[in-house]
Amino acid sequence: TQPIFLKDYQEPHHWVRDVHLTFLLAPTATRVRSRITFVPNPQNPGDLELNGEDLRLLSVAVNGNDVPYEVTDTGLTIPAHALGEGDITFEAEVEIAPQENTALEGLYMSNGMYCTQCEAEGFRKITYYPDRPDVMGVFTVRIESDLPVLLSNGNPTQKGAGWAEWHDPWPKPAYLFALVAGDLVNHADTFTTKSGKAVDLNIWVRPGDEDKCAFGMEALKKSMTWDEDVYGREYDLDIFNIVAVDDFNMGAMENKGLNIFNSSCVLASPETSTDANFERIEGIIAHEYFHNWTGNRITCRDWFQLCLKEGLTVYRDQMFSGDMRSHPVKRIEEVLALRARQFREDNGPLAHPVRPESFVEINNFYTATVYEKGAEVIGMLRRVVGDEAYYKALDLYFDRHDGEAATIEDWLKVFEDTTGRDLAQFKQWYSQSGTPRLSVEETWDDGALTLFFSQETPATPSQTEKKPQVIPITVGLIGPNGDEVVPTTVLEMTEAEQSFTFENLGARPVASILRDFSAPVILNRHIDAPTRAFLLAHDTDPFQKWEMGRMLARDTLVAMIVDGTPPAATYLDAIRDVVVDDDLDPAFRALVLGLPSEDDIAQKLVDEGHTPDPQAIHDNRNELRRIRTDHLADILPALFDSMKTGAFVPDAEGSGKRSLRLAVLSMLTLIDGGAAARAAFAAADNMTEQAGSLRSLLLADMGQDALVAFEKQWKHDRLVMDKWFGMQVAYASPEKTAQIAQTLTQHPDFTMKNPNRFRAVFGALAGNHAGFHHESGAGYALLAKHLIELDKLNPQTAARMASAFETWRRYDPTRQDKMRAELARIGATKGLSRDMTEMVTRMLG
Ligand code: HT7
Ligand code: ZN
Repeated sequence: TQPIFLKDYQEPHHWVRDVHLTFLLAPTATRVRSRITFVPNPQNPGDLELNGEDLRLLSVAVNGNDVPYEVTDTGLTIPAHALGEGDITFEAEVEIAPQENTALEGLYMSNGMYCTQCEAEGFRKITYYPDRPDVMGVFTVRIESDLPVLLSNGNPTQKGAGWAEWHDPWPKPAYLFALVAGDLVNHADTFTTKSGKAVDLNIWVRPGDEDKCAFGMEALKKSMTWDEDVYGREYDLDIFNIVAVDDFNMGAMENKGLNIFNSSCVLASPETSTDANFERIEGIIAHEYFHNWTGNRITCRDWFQLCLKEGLTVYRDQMFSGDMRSHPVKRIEEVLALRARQFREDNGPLAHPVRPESFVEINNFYTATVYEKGAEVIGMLRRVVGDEAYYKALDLYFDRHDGEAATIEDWLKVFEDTTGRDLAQFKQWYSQSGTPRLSVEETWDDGALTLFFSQETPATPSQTEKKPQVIPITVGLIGPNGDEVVPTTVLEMTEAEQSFTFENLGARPVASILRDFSAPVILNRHIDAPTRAFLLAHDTDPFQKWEMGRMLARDTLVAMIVDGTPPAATYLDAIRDVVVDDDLDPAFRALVLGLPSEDDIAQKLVDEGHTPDPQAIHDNRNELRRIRTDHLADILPALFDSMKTGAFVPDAEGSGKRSLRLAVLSMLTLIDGGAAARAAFAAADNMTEQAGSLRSLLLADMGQDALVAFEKQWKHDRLVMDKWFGMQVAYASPEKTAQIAQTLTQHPDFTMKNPNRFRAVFGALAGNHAGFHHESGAGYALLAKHLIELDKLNPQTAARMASAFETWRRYDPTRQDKMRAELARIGATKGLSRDMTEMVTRMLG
């Protein structure tokens, strides 16, 4: 398996005009007949090259005739000389076995339902086709099956007993193809677009799940309205279908007119879903819907351009969620996720640019860097050009590239043409991996405050030389009395070292730097704890206000771990001031109460030249939780009661109150022997309170009875049971974590074939820092053993989860040896997938 390189891109020898597919569905012998019109590409003449994998070829014809062809494990080639002149009508019939498809790529079955997943390269497991995103065709699909609901892309055209036909008028790449057939029921609605076109909306689910669709439907309608209002983009078919499926490798998929969702990302009810679930569902529905323009109408020329659609669509869904909920709270959550996943990735052996330059298996590049850093890059671009130019450039992008397969060069060019700016240096954000370290020093001289910035990006795999990036740094100044004296200003840094001066200031202000987290960098700034506490109290920028609390907590923890320094009153009092401040949004107060994760602390210790000891991190973090609880003990019971909400409404206000209430509950549990948590668990009428109180009990190792009750109540509900499986591993004490995970694999409801269930147990194991890194090595061994097994069934999910090992170089030699040995054991497995081989090779490299 050789890597492929961005620099080697070539246009195909043939374009596609139209595609006619007929599916005769059967679990182990589905027939797929195709009739495809190919148009020779005069720019690059050659053989007709089609991808195809795991297909049983039954017949091939060109223009109605037999032709010579060559079939390999990966495709079918018809030599140029056998193609004749002009357009080509290619016909083939293949047989596939959806029932045996456990990889969940191509056409597969889930609970008796047929379903497809074609991104990135799944279509080649359905039939022979040029399975590359720059080849776009108009699809007509006929499905034959006794199942009652038969769906594909585009608009329905005709149907009869046992068959249905669909036609999608919009040319699309094969990765956006979809087919669903099953015994499904729909939650239906309609939407009228701003130009007055009526669109039928459906969410299709298994019978019994109908009552969990209303929230998703509202989210869809809000998304449609928002994209019209904010980006001027209207929906373009008569119908928009969403289908929920239980077995799915990721969250959801934006197939044209037929989005397919992991059921966990669309089904919701107050009794079974937490506030976090509701928020995620709203965001994912929006994300997939927004792809209709950013991804489908304008797609990617090749998979190296993945961030073109994913970074932009994440950026758009983040804007949407901020508008629907609270911008400050969403921004803090985004930064938490970025640091937890993307900074971690950028700091280790899997670091890669937002636009990678090579890959072996594209499935391994659906990463936090492509998605989340890709979105941050767009946010920076917008800050650099300004809001007005941003929307103008987007209009130009849609006008210029609608119906095309585009590149990052095309994307940046619309900004250059709109603004007249040269974005050559900015473009490095797409090619340079690693997280820049931005350092700042300041001087005060006769009414002038000068900020001296320097930037440096550490070397990353295969990129040792780094150049200075364009960094938009947002700064505001707060006067000594707490008033803002200079509002937010964007400083544009382009050099390795650069200074900026604010003049005519009365008294020396305190600078608030990197407001709203204006660039994905690590800011090194030495300010003392009282100054941080001052900003926590007075900064007008909610992100920086929160950030100061977080820095205080992080520094407190590092000092506790490194030299046993107890927490200072500055920190404890500052937190108390925020928690009791009823003028602040409860969601924000809950976020300020959150402590840095154990993984974050481990990375911070590494950055400061220490070797992290996971057990010590765990113990000190718990100790700080206890000390903070003592410091706040007198206010906790009343605060807990005051945050009680009435009837459950999954909006920002209700969810904010519940998050503060549950953060308080986990502290109360440390001092009341679990009484409040047990009572909350027993009284809970919504999953947020039920799961939140169970979490408090589990963290205090008092959750056994509640776990039994929870299982009894919910054993019929697969999505709730995923929580049950996950929570007991996620919140287990370090010495018990691996054992609990191991025991759960013996539970009758555990299955390796359902990615949600596998992730519930093993994602939780990898996410329990002290448990996974327990000195016994049991966590490493257990995960490796199950990844080897899963790789045989589902390489994509197995390879993604292998990134649990990406931080192995952080730890002491004993742990390093154990992790490296497990990686080597995985790597040495016979028949290992290309996905997993690439991941292991990169991690060990
Ligand atoms: N564009 C999709 C990415 C994707 C995917 C989704 C489901 C299963 C397998 C997949 N491979 C790639 C989802 C998105 O970003 O919207
Ligand atoms: Zn996406």
